[in-house]
Amino acid sequence: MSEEEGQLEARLEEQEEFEPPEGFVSQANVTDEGIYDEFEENWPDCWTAAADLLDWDEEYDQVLDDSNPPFYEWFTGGKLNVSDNCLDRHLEERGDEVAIEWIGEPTDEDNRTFTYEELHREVNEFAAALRDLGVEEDDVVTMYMPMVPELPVAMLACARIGAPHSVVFAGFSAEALATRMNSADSEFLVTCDGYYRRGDALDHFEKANEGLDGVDHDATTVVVDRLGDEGHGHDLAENQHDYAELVADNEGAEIDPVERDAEDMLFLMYTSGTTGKPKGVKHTTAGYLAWTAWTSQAVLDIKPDDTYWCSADIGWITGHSYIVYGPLALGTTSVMYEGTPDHPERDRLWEIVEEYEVDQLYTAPTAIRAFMKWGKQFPEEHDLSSLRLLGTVGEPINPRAWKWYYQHIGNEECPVVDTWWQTETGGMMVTTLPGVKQMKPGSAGPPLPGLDVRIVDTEGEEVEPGRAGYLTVNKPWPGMLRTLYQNDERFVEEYWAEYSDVDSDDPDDWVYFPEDGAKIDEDGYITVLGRVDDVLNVSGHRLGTMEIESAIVGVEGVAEAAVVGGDHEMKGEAVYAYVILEDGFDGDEEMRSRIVEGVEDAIGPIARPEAVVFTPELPKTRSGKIMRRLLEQIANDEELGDTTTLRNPEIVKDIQQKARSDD
Ligand code: 6R9
Repeated sequence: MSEEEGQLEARLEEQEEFEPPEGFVSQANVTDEGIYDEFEENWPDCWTAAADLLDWDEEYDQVLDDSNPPFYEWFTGGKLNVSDNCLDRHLEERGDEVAIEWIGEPTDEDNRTFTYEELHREVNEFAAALRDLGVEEDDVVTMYMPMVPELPVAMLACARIGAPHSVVFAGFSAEALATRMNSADSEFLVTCDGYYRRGDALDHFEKANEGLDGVDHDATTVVVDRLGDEGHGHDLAENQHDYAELVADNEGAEIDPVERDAEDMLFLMYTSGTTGKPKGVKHTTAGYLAWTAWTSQAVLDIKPDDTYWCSADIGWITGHSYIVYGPLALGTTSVMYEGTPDHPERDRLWEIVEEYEVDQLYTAPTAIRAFMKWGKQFPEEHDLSSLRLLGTVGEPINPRAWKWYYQHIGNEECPVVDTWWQTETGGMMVTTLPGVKQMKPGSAGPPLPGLDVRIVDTEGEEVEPGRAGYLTVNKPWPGMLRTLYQNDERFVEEYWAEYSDVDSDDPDDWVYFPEDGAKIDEDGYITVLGRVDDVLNVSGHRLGTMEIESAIVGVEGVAEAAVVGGDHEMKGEAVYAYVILEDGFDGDEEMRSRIVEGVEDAIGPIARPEAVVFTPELPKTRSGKIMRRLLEQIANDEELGDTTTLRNPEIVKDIQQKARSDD
């Protein structure tokens, strides 16, 4: 590191607040701070601002119907179609502009570009094919697909004919697919022969078929041929159809977009809760699309001429909201990449940013930590000057990773939006407006305008700034989930019962609880501490595992850390730290004491780790979240629960042995 670079690093390390970069502000979609007061004063009518981003077949009568909390309804009486809003209305002005830029994993394969015109055509043809197969309005169509362009085509085709979709992440097991299809009574499946992952042509269809064996009814299936000659040569059964043939049979078909009620279901998304059974989160047509479009414009600063890239998988809510619906509603170019960031080399993302001149990049802290571990030489090989804004989502980001992203990817010229939200919220909730607010690394920011987010104690009383509490949302918002599919009771129980007077008809008595811990500072900035079950209680003091992790990651040589609570006779719970080191550092006694010191310095002796276990990897779910439950079981030397949903199950035994030998 040169002296100059060293000074820069040292300065950034100290800096706690960052002003929005001037070059960004001068062109930002939202620059008036007055929006916060204005929305508060005009609530709920302020949300006409979001509804105005859409084309309506019939105007709505009422912005919010809150007569039956917590079953809120938005833009009632309005009629519209989501595929019309994401496609047809752009044709006249932007028909030749790129809607989806698809990039496969193999570098010698051509990318596939869909202009709005081309995407519109294929969506119409596939919508016609779905109708031929017997799909009717309100039938749930399941999609079990990797990152192929036919996935957004299928989603929009469903939206066109008013059939809700339920996308199941391709990395989930066959059993997970069957459970979700059965739970949604879904009789249609769109899937794929396979896809590339780090150079291997994976067989996906076999897994899909295995899943179908567990489905209660004989599901009509459509299969996309992704691998061509490298496919695994499966035959199609009688009720299984080749996607390309269906589309060819319907060449030139035009399907009128079905007029949907604002509150009609757009899709279901299954998400895991604390109990075993996944929850079918229901999102509706108008509120969801208005929310994703508005946040895409206000937070991601998307403009029609941008090339915007969210590197999530469409199998998760982030991909639904911010690869497909929000960006396409705004008529921009959305990049879709099939592979992983380290294939064929660790500079793949930067190569894509350079080649396609990407304007915004929206990714996850887990990826940023990997980039950091690999080193800045990979982004440095590429010209990233097209980037204007950076975003992160999915878990808390520690200040060190935030600053690395800001400096080495954004060249200190791009705002970083740390966006807190959930499958259930439909879109972003807590984050800075990048053209308006200062950024504080490690803190997501204030709630978006028009949202009433409070940090409370177990009694529901607001806590002092700086104290840990529970994040609650005290007013409804258009993008919110409407219920859990066919289970209103569990909906109330899971999200509302904790802080609401459930017998009341007064919306003021209803509070949404997302099950995250958080704290707020004097400026109203919210730092999300993680799921409530991740908050430790050490000697009666509440400690966010994230705060400790952040302290550990702040130690030189540490790439990533996970902290869980282990049972402790004296303290109730004790801190267990699992640590990944950067290449070139040793997990020796010296390192261990530096970590302990780092934690003591950052938080206090109370957070001192009981054990520090060095490991090459952490057990992660396929969506990249650390499986803390397993780490807790290891800390407590208990029987390990189910590890089959992990991305890297083999690592668990390894960590267990290390933990035992350290005792
Ligand atoms: C969009 C998404 C939701 C949970 C959420 C919280 C965590 C998401 C975060 C964040 C801190 C952020 N989370 N974004 N925590 N800072 N910026 O990830 O949805 O998969 O449903 O997960 O993720 O704990 O409750 P989902």
